Amino acid sequence: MSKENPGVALITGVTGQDGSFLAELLIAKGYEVHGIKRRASSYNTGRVDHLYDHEGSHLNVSGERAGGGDNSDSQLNLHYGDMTDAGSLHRIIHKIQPTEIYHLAAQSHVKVSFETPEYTANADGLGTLRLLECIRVLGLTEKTRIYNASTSEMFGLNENKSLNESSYFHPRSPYGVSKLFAHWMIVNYREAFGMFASNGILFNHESSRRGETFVTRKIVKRAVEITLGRSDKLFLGNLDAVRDWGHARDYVEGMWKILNHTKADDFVLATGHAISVREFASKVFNRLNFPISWEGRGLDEIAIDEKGKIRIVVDPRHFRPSEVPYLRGDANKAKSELNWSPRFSVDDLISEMIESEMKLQKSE
Ligand code: NAP
Ligand code: G4F
Repeated sequence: MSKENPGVALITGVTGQDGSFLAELLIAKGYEVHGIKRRASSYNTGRVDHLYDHEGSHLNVSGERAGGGDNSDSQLNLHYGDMTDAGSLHRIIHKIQPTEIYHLAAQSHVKVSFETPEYTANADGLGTLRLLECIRVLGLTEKTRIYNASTSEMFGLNENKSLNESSYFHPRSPYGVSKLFAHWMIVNYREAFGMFASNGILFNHESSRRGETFVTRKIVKRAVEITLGRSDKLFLGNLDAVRDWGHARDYVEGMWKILNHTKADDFVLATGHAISVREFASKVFNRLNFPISWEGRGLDEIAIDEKGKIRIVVDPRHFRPSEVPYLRGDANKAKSELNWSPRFSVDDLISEMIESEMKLQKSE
């Protein structure tokens, strides 16, 4: 494919945090970009609304208006589909004949996976297998490359302090187990059928588009509300959990590099720096010029502001039945083979998230 016409890309999970950044990146690179969105009773395209032309939307494969497409100014073509529905995936892939598939769709919340383990396994584990089978059965093995959104959650309980592609896996949630199944299916189809199938083992990455129930966005949102006098306190679960937090923009660049590498392979993407949930919260409040200090231990631990008012408390409802205590990645392979390095530090990330949240809340 030439630079002017790099190919046809299909993004599953395009309405999610990463899907929206990746769609922007691929459009800027000149790809014809398609995305799968699932039917929902409420609006779920907020993160990509700026990328498609609602008025000029075309009739999609299922005969409903889905957004974007031929004869419109849209940069993004949306198709209804679901990872639990093989027929929908088959029809979309058959119709658009993608050269690159970025498989990002998933029930991505670890805690929720304990409440919906069977659905999570179906969407995240079997869903990935359904995609691989579509490529194989449609005879696209030579033509279509696939990137799979693997995760550092697969490492789970791991004593290795800096995790790379050779570290062992010990997932600690139905989500982690389902993703591990998907990960090995990608490896298996690569080995068995010679597919260009690659895994990106990504450590936590965030942004102002992060879902509000993930801890970074939850902290930023509530901290901004507290400083604006609109909220009283923040309820958190395990404050000791340590994560390697980067910015989603850096990580979608890495996804593209992984799929455009000379050979299919698996890569860790991470910053190499990790801090606890407690430290992340302190940084956010400090950045807002609203310092907090910590007192007590365990379930009684609290954070108070300069006037002695309680601003953070521990709520055991946010604990997980089995936790992943520590995740820090070693992305040296991606650095040397893909020339990938993250540009955002955790402080840059926090500044951007706060700025965006402040704007949002002041406009409300
Ligand atoms: P996200 O914001 O939760 O987005 C998930 C996307 O998947 C959404 O578009 C969602 O649709 C879609 N989806 C969920 N279930 C589906 C189904 N059954 N059929 C079709 N689409 C479905 O997640 P993200 O943070 O962008 O992460 C992208 C991928 O990377 C996920 O696979 C995640 O597990 C993985 N990952 C993320 C991180 C991270 O730190 N962000 C790290 C490692 C791996 P709706 O918009 O309708 O909900
Ligand atoms: O923000 P989290 O919910 O992200 P988690 O569980 O690390 O999963 C995210 O990153 C994975 C990559 O490692 C992705 F695969 C996955 O899809 C998702 O994007 O929680 C981070 C940590 C956990 O240890 C959790 O127990 O924060 C701890 N935590 C403490 N209080 C909390 C809370 N998490 C949430 N969501 N809410 C809390 O109140």
